[in-house]
Amino acid sequence: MAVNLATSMMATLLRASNGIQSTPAAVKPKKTLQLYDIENCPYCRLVREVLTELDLDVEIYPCPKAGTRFRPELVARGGKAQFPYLVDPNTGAEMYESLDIVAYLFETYGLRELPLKWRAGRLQTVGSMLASAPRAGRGMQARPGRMPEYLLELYSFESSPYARPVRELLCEMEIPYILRNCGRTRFEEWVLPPMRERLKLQPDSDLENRRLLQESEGKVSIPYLYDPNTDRGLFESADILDYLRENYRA
Ligand SMILES: N[C@@H](CCC(=O)N[C@@H](CS)C(=O)NCC(=O)O)C(=O)O
Repeated sequence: MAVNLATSMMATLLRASNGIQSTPAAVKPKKTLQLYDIENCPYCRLVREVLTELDLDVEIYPCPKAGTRFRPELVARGGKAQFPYLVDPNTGAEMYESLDIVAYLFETYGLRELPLKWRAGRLQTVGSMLASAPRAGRGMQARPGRMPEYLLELYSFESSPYARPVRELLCEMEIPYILRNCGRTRFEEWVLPPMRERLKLQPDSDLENRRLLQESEGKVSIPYLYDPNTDRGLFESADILDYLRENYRA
């Protein structure tokens, strides 16, 4: 787990400030967006970063290499196996190409100009490729996993080094889930949860998902997995990984 976390931290550092801070979208989609995604794909990461930055939730349909669950579905739908692929059930829009998806999200939901860093999209792609390197071998290749009846829910923000291994395993096991974004908007949110508890800091977040977690679980710590199939909720990435391996082994 220590090596796992160290390389995840490296990926986080390589993406600098991307996929951490949120400035919520002006408009929230009524129906949840859907993304055909590979966790360690550098192009998919860019889309997930923007989803964190705009504070938009998304249903993730994992399509690791050699995956058989959602890959054929996407080929039937879009015509080819290329990731990411966004489906917006609110507007009927469906598209390939990470930078087109980024522009679409800012235009449709952000209602603001594409930030400068995203206008230099090609640079972001190169940076994201570098961040994929330390995680090589993870979140890319399918391994046996059971299909849940209801989508799992993961409270996460893109660049969290602790949430990444959970998303990787969900991807490898082809387990679909709702990614509930929990970016940071306040200074106190940078203080890690155990220290926050000691200092009795309870950030009054601007974000709905963080507020929800605080109200229902009494604290905000990322990642948090809720499984509606078993009505179990878990904090701690190591516990979540064990839970997924035990409960969704095929
Ligand atoms: N220009 C595309 C490139 C997408 C791309 O090449 N994605 C790779 C995954 S990293 C892919 O779909 N590979 C085919 C596969 O995994 O079967 C974009 O920005 O979205």
